[in-house]
Amino acid sequence: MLIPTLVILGGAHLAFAKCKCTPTEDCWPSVSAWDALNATVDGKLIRNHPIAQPCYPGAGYSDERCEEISANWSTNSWLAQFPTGYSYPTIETCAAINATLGEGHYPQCDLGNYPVYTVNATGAKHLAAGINFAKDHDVRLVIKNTGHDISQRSQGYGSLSIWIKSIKDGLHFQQTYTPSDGSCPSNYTGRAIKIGGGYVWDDVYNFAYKHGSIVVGGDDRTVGCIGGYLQGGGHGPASHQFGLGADQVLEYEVVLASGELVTANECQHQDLFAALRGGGGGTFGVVTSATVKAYPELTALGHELTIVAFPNASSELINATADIVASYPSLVEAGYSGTGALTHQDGALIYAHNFVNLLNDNSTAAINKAKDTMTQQIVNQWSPYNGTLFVIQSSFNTFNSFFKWYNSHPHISDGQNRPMMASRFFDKTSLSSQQSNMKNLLETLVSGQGTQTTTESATLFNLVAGGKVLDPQPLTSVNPAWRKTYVVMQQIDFWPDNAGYEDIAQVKEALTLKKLKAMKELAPGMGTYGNEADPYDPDWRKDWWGTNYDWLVSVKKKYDPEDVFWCWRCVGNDAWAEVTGGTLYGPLCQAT
Ligand SMILES: Cc1cc2nc3c(=O)[nH]c(=O)nc-3n(C[C@H](O)[C@H](O)[C@H](O)COP(=O)(O)OP(=O)(O)OC[C@H]3O[C@@H](n4cnc5c(N)ncnc54)[C@H](O)[C@@H]3O)c2cc1C
Ligand SMILES: *[C@@H]1O[C@H](CO)[C@@H](O)[C@H](O)[C@H]1NC(C)=O
Ligand SMILES: *[C@@H]1O[C@H](CO)[C@@H](O)[C@H](O)[C@H]1NC(C)=O
Ligand SMILES: *[C@@H]1O[C@H](CO)[C@@H](O)[C@H](O)[C@H]1NC(C)=O
Ligand SMILES: *[C@@H]1O[C@H](CO)[C@@H](O)[C@H](O)[C@H]1NC(C)=O
Ligand SMILES: *[C@@H]1O[C@H](CO)[C@@H](O)[C@H](O)[C@H]1NC(C)=O
Ligand SMILES: *[C@@H]1O[C@H](CO)[C@@H](O)[C@H](O)[C@H]1NC(C)=O
Ligand SMILES: *[C@@H]1O[C@H](CO)[C@@H](O)[C@H](O)[C@H]1NC(C)=O
Ligand SMILES: *[C@@H]1O[C@H](CO)[C@@H](O)[C@H](O)[C@H]1NC(C)=O
Ligand SMILES: CC(=O)N[C@H]1CO[C@H](CO)[C@@H](O)[C@@H]1O
Repeated sequence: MLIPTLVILGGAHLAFAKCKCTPTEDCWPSVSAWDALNATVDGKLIRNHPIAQPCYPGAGYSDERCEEISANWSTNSWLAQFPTGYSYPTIETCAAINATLGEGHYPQCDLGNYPVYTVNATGAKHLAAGINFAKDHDVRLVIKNTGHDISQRSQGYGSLSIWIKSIKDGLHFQQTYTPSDGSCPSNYTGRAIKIGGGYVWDDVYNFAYKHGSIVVGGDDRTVGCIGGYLQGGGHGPASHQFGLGADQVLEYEVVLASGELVTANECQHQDLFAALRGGGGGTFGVVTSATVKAYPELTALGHELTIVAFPNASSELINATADIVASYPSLVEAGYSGTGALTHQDGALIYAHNFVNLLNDNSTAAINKAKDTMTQQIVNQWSPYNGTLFVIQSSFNTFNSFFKWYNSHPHISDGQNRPMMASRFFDKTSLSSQQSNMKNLLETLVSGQGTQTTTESATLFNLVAGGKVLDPQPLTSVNPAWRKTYVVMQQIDFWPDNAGYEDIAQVKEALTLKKLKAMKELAPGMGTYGNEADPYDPDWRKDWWGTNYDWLVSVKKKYDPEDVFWCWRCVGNDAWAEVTGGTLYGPLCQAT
């Protein structure tokens, strides 16, 4: 079957010289070559299979296994334990559906663009062995941690994956940071935590709390720390207070394309250090540890608000949300952060937020002042309509730590895992002016939501910037537009489990051509966060890295001149392209 091409936007016409070897070709390494690699990596080489293979007729079919796989299919932490577990695949060639029902949508089950072999590394030595094997045998290489990436950057057709998840050299707390390399002076003398391998934020949040500390991590606890998150920017409910995830990194240990293990900090490989603080994962080297800043715990004032529209008052709620969005700059300046969302649930439109205000001053006066801002800016505006247009619930709660606030409510880790997203940075001006334009934008974003019962969508307002994020940090390479950002607006659209390729293409196209376009028009010249962005944005280089892009390419060329590391939508990937020939995936070939 020939599968129709998905959205093609601004696709350059390239000619190709040589390609990486694929499993169907003679140049693909022999079984004995793979065995030799396996011996070098202490038996940690895995030959991959699609996770949901038991759902499909043929060898390995098992009704019982299929049911278990389907039940766990949208649990990100469950997926992360598989070498081919990916949270948000852009292309799926073996979905956990009941294939015996034979709808014909997913006629085959194969690995698709997932790696063929995986080195389940437990140390830097295994990573170097994988890198050298890929170089020697002309096999495509990918780096994987949790597989949470939204732009398939930890995947690759016909690839060998080096998987860092099982590197577990421990978490180490320092009350006063001292650089690993004694000769490197540091301006920073606060607390630090060394994250020695493939840990997730849940591990580090718990560890930090045991030491009375806060770290900047994801809103989601299943995201990996040292991979795409820290290297690509990293935001969460504490970034407003302390800066972006990338801003927190004091040093990295990195395996280079040469296989050499180095330290990157202010003194050694300074350019690599800066590139790994914002330039993104998968392209500069393989990080095996990161040492990040930690801060003493603070009092946390939480505010939860839900506004449920009456069935005939959706349009009023969109109006109210536009008004609330206009108040975000005041809330951010008063110290609030967290995530707000406009969603459809069971036909009703709902605005909800769960914000936190981390208080250096925990006096009653300071707490009341923070409450007053929220009450006056938002709650009092809409209370008069409680019971006529909306049902409104508002509550404040004070916690004696960030950790207790964080654990007081659910986070987004699980749920539907076939989303597409588009996002945009909003500065103060684009939030507070032109309110009718904001209302139009919200109407565009929610359109198409809730039309199919299996499809849920969400418009998220991530108040993860402002505050300390506005201070440019030396030796970072995140999009400079972060330093003007107050809110990262994010539109998430899902496609139904049983969607065919045509249906999926439609959801993607509407997101890029209609919704993302509308966001860009309202926040011109801003850009967005590449880790939570629309991979089909034709302007991804400029939108995700702004003026830092060209410099990042120069660092890529210096540290990986042979393009050993390559990923789609990664810095410096122009010399190669995936040649799909009208299908969904294909070999990686050198552009001439
Ligand atoms: C459910 C969910 C919630 C999220 N919530 C947040 C959030 O709150 N805040 C936020 O900022 N982002 C969030 N994200 C986005 C997240 O930051 C990115 O998906 C990020 O790329 C994940 O990194 P990873 O290493 O866990 O994933 P992977 O998919 O394993 O890797 C991501 C990228 O990093 C590379 N990589 C991985 N490990 C290494 C390494 N050791 N060295 C070099 N390169 C490496 C990969 O090659 C790939 O390019 C969320 C994503 C999901 C799926
Ligand atoms: C690698 O070796 C281990 C231990 O001998 C074995 O269990 C595993 O199946 C091998 N992997 C491959 C891909 O052959
Ligand atoms: C798949 O559908 C068949 C036919 O209706 C049914 O017998 C089987 O139990 C289903 N399997 C799962 C995993 O739901
Ligand atoms: C990877 O290695 C770790 C550590 O040895 C082990 O616990 C885990 O089960 C392995 N994963 C797979 C999928 O083989
Ligand atoms: C450390 O301090 C020096 C002198 O104040 C400054 O020039 C440098 O940029 C600082 N480095 C970092 C990483 O903040
Ligand atoms: C919505 O319906 C309720 C009763 O069902 C009515 O009281 C209210 O006026 C209606 N509101 C609008 C805006 O039409
Ligand atoms: C929304 O607000 C605008 C002014 O801000 C007003 O003109 C319009 O009538 C409102 N719409 C609804 C449905 O309340
Ligand atoms: C809205 O009305 C409900 C029901 O009377 C009440 O429980 C709730 O506290 C009210 N919300 C606000 C913000 O006043
Ligand atoms: C307020 O801060 C002081 C000093 O940091 C601390 O001792 C006290 O426990 C805090 N109170 C609360 C309610 O958190
Ligand atoms: C980790 C996880 O979510 N496991 C679940 C997988 O599915 C089975 C069957 O529904 C559950 O019992 C597990 O808890």
